[in-house]
Amino acid sequence: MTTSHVVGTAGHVDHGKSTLVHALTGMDPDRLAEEKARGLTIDLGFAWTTFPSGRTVAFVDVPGHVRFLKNMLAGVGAIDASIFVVAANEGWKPQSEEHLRILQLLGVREGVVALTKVGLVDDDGLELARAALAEHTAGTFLDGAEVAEVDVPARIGLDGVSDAVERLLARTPVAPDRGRPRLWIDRAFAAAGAGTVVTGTLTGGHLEVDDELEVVPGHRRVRVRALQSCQQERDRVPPGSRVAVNLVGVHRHDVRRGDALVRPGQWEPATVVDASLTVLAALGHAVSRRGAYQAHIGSGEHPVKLRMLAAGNGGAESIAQGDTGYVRLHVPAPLPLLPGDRFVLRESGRNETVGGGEILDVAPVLAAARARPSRSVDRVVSERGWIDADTLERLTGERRAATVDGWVVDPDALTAATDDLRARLTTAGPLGLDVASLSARQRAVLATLDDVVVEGGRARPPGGDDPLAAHPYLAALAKNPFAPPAAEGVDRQELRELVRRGLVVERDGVYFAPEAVAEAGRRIATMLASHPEGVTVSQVREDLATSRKYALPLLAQLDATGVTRRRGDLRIGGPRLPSAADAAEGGPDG
Ligand SMILES: Nc1nc2c(ncn2[C@@H]2O[C@H](COP(=O)(O)OP(=O)(O)O)[C@@H](O)[C@H]2O)c(=O)[nH]1
Ligand SMILES: [Mg+2]
Repeated sequence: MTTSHVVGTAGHVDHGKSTLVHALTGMDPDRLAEEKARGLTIDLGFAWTTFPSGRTVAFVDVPGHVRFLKNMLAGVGAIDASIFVVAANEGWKPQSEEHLRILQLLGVREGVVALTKVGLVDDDGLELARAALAEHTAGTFLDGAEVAEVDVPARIGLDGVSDAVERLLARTPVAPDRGRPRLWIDRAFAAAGAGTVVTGTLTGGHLEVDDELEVVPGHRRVRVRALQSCQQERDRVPPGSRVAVNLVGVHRHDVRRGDALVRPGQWEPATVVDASLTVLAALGHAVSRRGAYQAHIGSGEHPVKLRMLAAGNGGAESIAQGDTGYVRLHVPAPLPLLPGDRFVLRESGRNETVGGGEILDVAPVLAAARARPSRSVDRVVSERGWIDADTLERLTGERRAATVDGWVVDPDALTAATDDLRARLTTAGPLGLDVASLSARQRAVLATLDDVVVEGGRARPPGGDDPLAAHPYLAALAKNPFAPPAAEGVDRQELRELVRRGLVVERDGVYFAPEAVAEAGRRIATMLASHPEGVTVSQVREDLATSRKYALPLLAQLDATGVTRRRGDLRIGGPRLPSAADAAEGGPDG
């Protein structure tokens, strides 16, 4: 299979981004009539090509004009790499700087620079442009990146820029498949005869025709009717692709740019997240909670409330320009987010990009004054003590083996729970602990204590013998197996527990030792060996040297357990009648 990548353009308006994409793919990314009329990219454009090596690349062509920066942000949230365009004749411009900062904040790691319009400058001009480029990209992901010098109308350097993009694809890792697809929607429209179509850059996993998915926010269930990638019908599309998804179950007006298409149940809907925030060094001021902030996450733009976290900010209520601190973001609608997701923060009052960062916790439990967000999965566990493995995976994207019975437990929390349970066992008294009265967590811990005996729904402390095994009533029953004493004077709860544990057998209000019932069965088996036609109640009563008062319930018990069976006035053998040999062996003389 060919590998596929999604590459975003970036750079100041009119520096030649769309022209370059056209030259590389043969497709005009400016698709709107207004864009064609004005020669200006307004919204995202898409174009693709397959190189002779078999590598497929889809370009997301972004507008460079500052007025359409929001559209730029919607396009670069999920790209694998960037082709960064600077015109040699104009040099570094405001949106060169802003786009570079945005890509840097979004964690883009791979890129090439296209130095365009080189036919419009002389050698000195070119030298100056190269030097300025090196200066402005220093310390960023484009520091030392390959620079392809090109002039499309003059047909200079076209092969060179194409080769540079191929080398970029060769070293850019393909988007990982984590079995957790997420498509941040950048366009939604109604296609004639097909219903709702959404497009986006797929990450995290495959999509397939007939997949049951949901649109978030809103958890609207949808089904994939058809898939296209680069205008090809597909049954299955891997991550790292541009994809158009024809959806059943949602009206075109109920899905919009910024929504996400995901599998149900895989994501914890996040409305409060803790994150790092790096404030741009070039910003003229510190960032505090005051301001009208917009967080650009995925393909969406969300008004957010900002709160400074004390940890890492030295307790300060602001983060100075050039610094990184921690913030808590309140998002108006739940989003499918994971630690590691990036965002860009803009302030709409001043219409400026203030910074951005990495989401570290999608469901913080600690108060802002105490939270110390990080990517650590152990932190998520220890802050909760107990968390079930499925929830932990939704919160962190990582699967951990359960410590006990589906729970991942912090070591300290497990020690505390174990100590508590042992203390309760020690003080539980002769009946032990009623397991049904324990919480699910306590039961899970109980199962890990291999020196604890659980019998009849009760747990006994380790070490000592079962105090009920030494119950005086058991001795009394054993002494007169076929004419057992009544249970008068025996504690009712203890008696119930003796029966539940099988230490005493109750039938029709008469209590027997289990050995007495077994012995009666063996004796009857022996009798039946010489009376195959069956035995009467009085024969049994005589053999056991007892009265009808005891013989009847004994036989009822043997009938109920399948040892004997009634046939008229006789008892014959049931399916569980001991064999004559067993009967002889287990008998009183055996
Ligand atoms: N001379 C010259 N003109 C170019 C070059 N690339 C683009 N242009 C022109 O510059 C203008 C803006 O190009 P466009 O691709 O729309 O820029 P974008 O805003 O970055 O997408 C158009 O008139 C192009 O024809 C180039 O390499 N050399
Ligand atoms: Mg353009």
